[in-house]
Amino acid sequence: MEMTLRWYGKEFDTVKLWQINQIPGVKGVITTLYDKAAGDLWTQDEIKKLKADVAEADMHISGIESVNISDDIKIGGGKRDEHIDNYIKTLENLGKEDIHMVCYNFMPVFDWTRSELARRRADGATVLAYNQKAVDAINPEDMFASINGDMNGTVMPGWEPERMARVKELFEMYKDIDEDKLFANLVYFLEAIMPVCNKYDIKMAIHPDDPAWNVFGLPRIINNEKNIQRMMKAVDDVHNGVTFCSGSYGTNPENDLPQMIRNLKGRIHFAHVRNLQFNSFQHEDGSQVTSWTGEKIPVGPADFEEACHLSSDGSFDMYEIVKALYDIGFDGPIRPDHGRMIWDEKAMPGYGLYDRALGACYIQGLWEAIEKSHR
Ligand code: CS2
Ligand code: MN
Repeated sequence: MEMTLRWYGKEFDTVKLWQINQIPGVKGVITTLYDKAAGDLWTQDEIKKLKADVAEADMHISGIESVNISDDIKIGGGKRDEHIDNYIKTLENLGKEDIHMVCYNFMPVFDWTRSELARRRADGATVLAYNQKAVDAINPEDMFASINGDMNGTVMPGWEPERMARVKELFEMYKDIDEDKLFANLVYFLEAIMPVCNKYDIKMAIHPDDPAWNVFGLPRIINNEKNIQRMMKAVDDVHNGVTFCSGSYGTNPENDLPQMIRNLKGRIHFAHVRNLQFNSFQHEDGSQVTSWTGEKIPVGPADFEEACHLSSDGSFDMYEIVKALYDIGFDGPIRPDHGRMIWDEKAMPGYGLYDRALGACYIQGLWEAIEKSHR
């Protein structure tokens, strides 16, 4: 594996490359062209410039997160083929610039859903959090205004004010799109891009839906092992793979994370590793569930908050997750995912420097211990 950190670019990120460069073991960044809209073409010159910005700090680009998919591609709208054509040319330009991993998602309307951007924990740290009751009380058209907490002067991807202003229109666009239609549109897209991915060896890594169940009645198709296997079989090519995001799949305690990793051997091209603290979980039928770590999760409205990466701080066994990645021979980029806001940092919620740096070191520590125990 290669430890990396997500970086939102010179203009947008409060975290600077020189700071990332000081995190032990981190020389690669995961980034994107943040001013591009989904469906736009990325020119080779623009990619060259981004690479040069990163190289200036003595680092390199380990992959792109994300080249976003337009709504027309997701719903099969009028501009679908034009946008796919732009996507293919973008992949070609990335390939020519020696970039070989692209993360994307296929979630309708919202990239991810939380009810709080800054829930305060006992130690004063703040974290992103999700409470099903709170989400149920939100009118999705006011999601942007209803989410509790501010973005510290940043703009979170997927939550661009221009996009949020169009939420009503977006819901309208998706009204006839159910799981099957969304899936068929994903397959159409993947089939179209596989030739260029093969030519330039670009590994596509779909990010799971977060949380891993339908929210606001919108369909979700990348949320459990059965659905990922279905996607991989439909377009059976090693370049059609996944981002294994523990914090997203892990929202549903029925997803056995280490087992999923083992079953996805060879098709995980990127890993997001983070921990969640479940406060309660309930099935729609009200039954109680047991998490894959064996604990009984109390019945109640689904509620989770993003913990620090350490196993003891949350509900996941991070050792088992990292060990499964080690055991399948995972050799792609990995990154700590959302971190807590600590030490008075003001940054994009989830994307401050400090807690992600702690996460990067912790994950590398687990990896080193696992590796040495195999000698
Ligand atoms: C990310 C996602 O911050 C996050 O939750 O993991 O936004 C992810 O970048 C996208 O879904 C990938 O397209
Ligand atoms: Mn993720």
